[in-house]
Amino acid sequence: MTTTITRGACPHDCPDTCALRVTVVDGRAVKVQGDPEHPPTHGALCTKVSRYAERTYHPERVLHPLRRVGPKGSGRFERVRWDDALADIASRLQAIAARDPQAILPYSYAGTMGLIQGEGMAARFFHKLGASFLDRTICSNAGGEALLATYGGKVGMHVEAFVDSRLIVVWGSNSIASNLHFWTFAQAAKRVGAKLVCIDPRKTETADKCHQHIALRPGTDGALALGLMHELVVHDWLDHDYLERHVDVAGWAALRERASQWPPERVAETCGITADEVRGLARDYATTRPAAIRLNYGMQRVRGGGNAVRLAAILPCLTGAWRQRGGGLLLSSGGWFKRHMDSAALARPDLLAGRRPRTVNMVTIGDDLLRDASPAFGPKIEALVVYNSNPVAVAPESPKVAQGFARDDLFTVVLEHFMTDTADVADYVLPATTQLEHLDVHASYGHTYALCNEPAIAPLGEARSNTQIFRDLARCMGYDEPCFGDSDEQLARTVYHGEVRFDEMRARGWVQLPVPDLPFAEGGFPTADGRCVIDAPGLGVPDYVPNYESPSSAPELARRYPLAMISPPARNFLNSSFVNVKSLRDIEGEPLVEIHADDAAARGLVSGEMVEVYNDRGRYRCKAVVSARARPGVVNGLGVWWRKLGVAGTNVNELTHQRLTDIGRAPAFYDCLVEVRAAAADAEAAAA
Ligand SMILES: Nc1nc2c(c(=O)[nH]1)N[C@H]1C(S)=C(S)[C@@H](COP(=O)(O)OP(=O)(O)OC[C@H]3O[C@@H](n4cnc5c(=O)[nH]c(N)nc54)[C@H](O)[C@@H]3O)O[C@H]1N2
Ligand SMILES: Nc1nc2c(c(=O)[nH]1)N[C@H]1C(S)=C(S)[C@@H](COP(=O)(O)OP(=O)(O)OC[C@H]3O[C@@H](n4cnc5c(=O)[nH]c(N)nc54)[C@H](O)[C@@H]3O)O[C@H]1N2
Ligand SMILES: [Mo]
Repeated sequence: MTTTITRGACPHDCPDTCALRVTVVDGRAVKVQGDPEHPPTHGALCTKVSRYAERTYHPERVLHPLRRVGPKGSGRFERVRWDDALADIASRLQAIAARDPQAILPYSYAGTMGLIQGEGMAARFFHKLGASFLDRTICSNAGGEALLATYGGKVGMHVEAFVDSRLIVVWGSNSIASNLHFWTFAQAAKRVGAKLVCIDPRKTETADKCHQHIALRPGTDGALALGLMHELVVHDWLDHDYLERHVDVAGWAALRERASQWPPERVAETCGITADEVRGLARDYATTRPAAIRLNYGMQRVRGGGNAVRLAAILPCLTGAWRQRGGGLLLSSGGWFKRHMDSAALARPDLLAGRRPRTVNMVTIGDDLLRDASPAFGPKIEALVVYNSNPVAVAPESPKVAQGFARDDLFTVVLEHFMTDTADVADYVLPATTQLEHLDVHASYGHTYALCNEPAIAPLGEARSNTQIFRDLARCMGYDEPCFGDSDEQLARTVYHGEVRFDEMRARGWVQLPVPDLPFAEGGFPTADGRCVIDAPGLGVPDYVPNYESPSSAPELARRYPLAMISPPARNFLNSSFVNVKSLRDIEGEPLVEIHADDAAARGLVSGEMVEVYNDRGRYRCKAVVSARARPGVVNGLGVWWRKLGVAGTNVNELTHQRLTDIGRAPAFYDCLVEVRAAAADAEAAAA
C-alpha cells in the first residue's frame, strides 16, 4: 500500500481559497483536508469541500465524450471516441467561423477559479478563433467596478486583521455559509470584546451570531450609507486630517451635501428599519476603534448595487478607520494579485491579430440566444462552448435561457463533470477533470496568498482537463502557433511574475503576496492621485438608486407582486455545484422559500406546504417555510438548485430578470418582486 499526500487548492468560487492536503492510497484519493499551516484558512474545510472526494468519485461523473442522439433536451446521448468528437466539433466550429467567428460564444465562469483551467488555453483558443468575447459579469462586477472607481482597485484589508477589530460590520454577507475563514477571525475578535453587527434582509445564521442584526429592505443599502454619513457630519465624527490628505475633497463636498438630505428618519422609512438603528450604528461605527466593514456581494445584486458599494467604501475614508490594524474595509483582495500577474502572456490577446470581436454579456444570455442578427447585435449566436458554468440553472430568467438553449439550430458543446441542466441540452458533452486530477495555480478574492494545486490522482475514465481539451481542439482546427503546445506546467509558470515564484508556490503550496500590513493608513490608494475617489469620471458622485422592482419605483407591479424575493446561496451548495451530491442535498432537504409568519397568514399558507412563487416571468414550485429568518415583505428563496432536481423542473431563477446594475453590467438577482400562493393540488399531481 502506498500513501502519498499532495498539496492542493480549493477550486471553488469562494473568497477563502483553502490550501488542501489530499491523501492518496494506491492511486485513489481517500481524504481531502485543509492545510493547517496555511495562515488564512488554517486547516478547516467547509462541509462541501470535505466531501470533494465523494464528488470526484460520484457514480454519475461523465467519464467519456457523449454525443446527442435524441431530440435536443431528450437526454439521449451515445458514447463516442474522443477523436471523433473533437474532429466533428472542430469542423462544425470551422463552418460557422468561415461565415463569422463571432457567431461562436464561449460561456464560462467559476466552476473552477483555477487560472489555467479557467482562462489559460481556452482564452488562446477563442482569441485565435475570433469568437465573441464574454463579459463575465454574473457575480461580482457591480461591486468590483464600484471598488475600482473608489479605491482604484479591488483591494482592502487583510482578512487576518479582523482579529484586531473592535467593531465588525458584516454587510451583505452570510459569512458562516460563504466565507467561513473570515468568520473564524471575527469570532476571535468577538471573544475579546468586539461588537459584531450584521446588515442583511435575512436573519442568517451569521446574523444569529452577531450582537445586532439590522434587517433592511433589499436594495436600500445606499440609503443607509448616506444616513450614516449624515450622522458622521452632524456629530463631527470625521477624521478631517485623513479626509484632507487622502480623499477627493471636491467630491466629498458634493457628497456631504447629498448626505445632509438623509436624516435617520428618512433612512428608516426607506430601509424599513428604525431611526434609532441608524443613529446607533453611526455612533458605534464612528466611536469604536478599530472599526472594520466586511462588505460582500449580497448587497450589490440590485439595480443600485454599484452605487451602494461606492457609498459603503467611502465610509472608512471619512472616519480614518484605515489608520489602524483591524480598521478599514474588505470586499475583495483580488486586485492585489493583478499586479503580480501577466494575463497577456497567459491569454495571448495578440492571437486576435487586430480583430475586435463583439462582447456578449453573460447575464443576458437568455435574451441573446433568442436574438436574430442585427447591426446592433451582430450575428445570431450559432454555437456555444460552455465550460466551468451551468448557465441553464444559474443565469437570470431561466425560462428564456432554457428556451434559448433548446434552439434546434444552436450547436452546443459542454465541458463538464456531470449531466447538469446545461449538459442535458448540449450536442456534445466532454468529460472534464476535477481539481484532484489536474494542475493549476490560484489567486484569491478573500486573502493574499497565491496557491498551487498539484494533481493528486490520474484523470478518471477518459476525462481530460480543460487545457487539454482546448489544446486538442486547437490541433484539430489546424492552429500551429507554438503556444498551443504549451504544457500545463508551462502555462502555470506564465501566470505570476516577480516575487510570486512558481517553484516556491509548488513546494510549499502557497506564496504570500507582498501587501503592506496597513495598506491605506497613509492613503496611497491605487488611484491616479492616490486618493479615495468620490466624484468618479463618468459616474459622478454616488447616490442611492432604488430597485427596479419596489413599491416606490414600480407601484403597479408591486400591487400585483407585493413581496420582494432575494435568492442567496444555500449553505451546502456552491451556486449550483454540489446539488447532485446526495449527502449535501440531504442536509438542504428540498427547494424552499422562507416567509414571515404575517405574510404567510395573510395568504393562508402553513409551514411545509407546497407553494408557487410567481411573477410575470415564471413560476417556481417549492416548499414554504414560515420562518423568523424572513422579514415582513421579503421572501428568501435559497438557491441555486438544479432545475431537474427541483420541483416541476424549476428553480429560483424562473423569477429573476435580466436587467443590469447601475455599474458593472451585472445581474440584479435580489431585485425581484413576486407573489406566493398555495400550489394547486392538481398541478402537484401532474408534477409528481
Ligand atoms: N456555501 C456557499 N458559499 C459560497 C457560495 C455558495 O453558493 N455557497 N457562493 C460563493 C460565491 S459565487 C460568492 S459570489 C460568494 C458570495 O459571498 P457573499 O456575498 O458573502 O454571499 P452570501 O453569503 O450569499 O451573502 C449575501 C447575503 O446578502 C444578503 N442580501 C441580499 N440582498 C441584500 C441587500 O440588498 N442588502 C444587504 N445588505 N444584504 C443583502 C443575503 O440575504 C445574504 O445573506 O460566496 C461564495 N461562497
Ligand atoms: N438566483 C440566483 N442566481 C445566482 C446567484 C444567486 O445568488 N441567486 N449567484 C450567482 C453567482 S454569485 C455566481 S458566481 C453564478 C455561478 O455560476 P457558475 O459559475 O455557473 O457556477 P456553478 O453553478 O457552480 O457551475 C459551475 C459548473 O462548473 C463545473 N466545473 C467545475 N470545475 C470544472 C472544471 O475544472 N472543468 C469544467 N469543464 N467544468 C468544471 C461544475 O461541475 C459546475 O457544474 O451563479 C449566479 N446565480
Ligand atoms: Mo459568485
